[in-house]
Amino acid sequence: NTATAVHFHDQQPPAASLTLRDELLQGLRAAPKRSSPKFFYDLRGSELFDRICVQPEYYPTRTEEAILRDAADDIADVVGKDATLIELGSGASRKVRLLLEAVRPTSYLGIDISRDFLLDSTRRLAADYPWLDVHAACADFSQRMTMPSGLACDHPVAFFPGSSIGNFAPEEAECFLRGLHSLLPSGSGLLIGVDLIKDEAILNAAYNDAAGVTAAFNLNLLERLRHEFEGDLDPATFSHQAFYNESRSRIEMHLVSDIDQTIRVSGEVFHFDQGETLHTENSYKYSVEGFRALAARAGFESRALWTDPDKLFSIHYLER
Ligand code: AVI
Repeated sequence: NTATAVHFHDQQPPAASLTLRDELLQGLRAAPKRSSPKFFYDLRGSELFDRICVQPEYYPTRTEEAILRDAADDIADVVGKDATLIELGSGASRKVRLLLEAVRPTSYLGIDISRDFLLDSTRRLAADYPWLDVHAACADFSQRMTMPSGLACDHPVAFFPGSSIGNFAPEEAECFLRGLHSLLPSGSGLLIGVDLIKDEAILNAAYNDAAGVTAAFNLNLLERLRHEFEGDLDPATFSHQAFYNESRSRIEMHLVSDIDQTIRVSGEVFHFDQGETLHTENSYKYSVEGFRALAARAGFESRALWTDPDKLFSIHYLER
């Protein structure tokens, strides 16, 4: 029975809890209005993100997967034996599959904020890799985390693919890495995917795919406001906007109000001028050296680096 093969650790407050709601309302009250990217990932948002990953313009996923596939044996050498792989924001747990046969960790812990998605994907993982001790923790990894009990953790190696680190501002990323540093014992590893600075046209295309999947992903936030946070608004009055901000080395995603309007969320009133935006995401891009310096400030030393021939994406192995 694969349904019982995953050890589940619930560390997350319920979806519409006070803290999430407060965080959301705080962002809506701010000027300019903003929302944390973690609000994208309800079940539908996680599914849409999965579809973004296979769009021809969205190079990060396939490039990172190619690097992982090509470098799996080298990665296994650097990681060493008897690792516990801890994947932060494990989503569909697809990328880790590229490493499992080569690295042969003793256990795997998937951590994700999207509970149903997490359960479904870790169950499939446990069914496909019967030799692996599979754990799932539903948690917000951007907050303080604790190691779930019952997980053997002699040689923890955090796995943070997809350049999700880029969704933090650099100072938040540093703070997040410092948090990981204090959670992990000395000698632990961090295998982390980081998107690289590149030609602006490639970046802009990646966040404005022709099929409109990124737009649907961004706009789905408004559906979530309606269904989970008593939002009274018409999603059709907003448009997707994404562009590269070169001076800050980041893609910005916004929801632009097409009209002058007043919306309600959780009983609170918010006014949007025509053209005013809700800033929904930043996706920072780094140079190899820039990211190494950031990691060093958080106490991690660079041990190995892999990139693709076009230098679109990088995977760093850092040691604490
Ligand atoms: C999850 N994260 C790294 C993605 C990114 O590229 O910043 C999220 C995303 N947003 C729009 N497309 C993909």
